[in-house]
Amino acid sequence: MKVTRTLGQFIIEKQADFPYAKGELSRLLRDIGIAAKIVNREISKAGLVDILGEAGTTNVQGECQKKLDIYANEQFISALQSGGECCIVVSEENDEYIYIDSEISKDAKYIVAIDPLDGSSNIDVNVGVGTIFSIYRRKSVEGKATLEDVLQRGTEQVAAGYVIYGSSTMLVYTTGKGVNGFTLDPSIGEFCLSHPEMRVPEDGMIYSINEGYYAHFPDGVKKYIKYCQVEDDATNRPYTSRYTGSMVADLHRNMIKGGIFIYPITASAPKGKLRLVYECNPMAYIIEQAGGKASNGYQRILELEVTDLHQRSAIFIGSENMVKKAEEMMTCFSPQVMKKNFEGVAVIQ
Ligand code: AHM
Ligand code: MG
Repeated sequence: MKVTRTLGQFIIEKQADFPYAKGELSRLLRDIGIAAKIVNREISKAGLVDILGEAGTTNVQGECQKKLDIYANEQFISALQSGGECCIVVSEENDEYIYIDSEISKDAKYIVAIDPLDGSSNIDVNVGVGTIFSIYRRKSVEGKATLEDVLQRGTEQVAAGYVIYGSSTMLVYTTGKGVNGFTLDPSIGEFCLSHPEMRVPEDGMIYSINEGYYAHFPDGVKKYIKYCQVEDDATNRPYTSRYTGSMVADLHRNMIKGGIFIYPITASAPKGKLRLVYECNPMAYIIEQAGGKASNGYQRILELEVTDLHQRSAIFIGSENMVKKAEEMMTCFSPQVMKKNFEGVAVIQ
């Protein structure tokens, strides 16, 4: 039988890559892995709500059922609180950041930004959902960590990852030395190394975008979609289109098969829909570490200035050559982004 390494073993092994590491980041990653397993257990029961009770009602055991996104948020925050390595959590579910004020966390150096359950509307229809996380080291050296510590550019991330709760559950993460993927083996309850040193193909043949909003896209995006649909033997076009409504699922597929995921600005979301701190930046870090590219159409995502916890951004992410092509279209056909189409909206930030 082939022997593989568990996530726990792998994290400890990799600590040697950072000679001065004291194991704090390793413990933080381990805590996130444990919370992911707990969340996975609940998600796998989601189809049983008719039997166990709807969210917000009391189930047959007399327990109150929670919406899964709230449940996931509580599990990750609680794991980070009890782990002692994290001083601030930023979550999609909380307007303000959460300062962890406890004895065991008094020397904690890390800040974690998290989208506990991305694509949660897909839960009702049994389509894959995900968790996205990003880890920063606090900048200040003493006293309470503050908002200044949180508002760091994506280039400052020390680790990032996602969990995909799909046909099998996987945890994929990077600490800046490549990307590795672990599949949960339910029989032993451990994430096992299944996708070592993941690389996103340089070219791809899949584009992922919500084409229902076509009329509201910038001209550059419209041109890129048309480019994907035109026949051309030399570049294997037309490409195929896949969009699940779960960014983690769409990006994970493109990561393995090659492709581009786009959520541009639209008329109703003039700054984009997805959040920079806990959706775009961690995914951009992972994709770049796997050899891909992530842009807002003009600029590298990881270099964007962060001014707000819940700031939004447009995103073009995936295979390097596909993202480059999309950027080219944006520069040619949406220079200074369609100020004429979306009056008064300053899009390049
Ligand atoms: P959420 O964080 O509220 O779940 O929203 C994020 C999700 C992404 O996973 C997905 O790609 C996108 O929203 C889908 O949005 P739309 O339905 O507008 O295409
Ligand atoms: Mg989300």
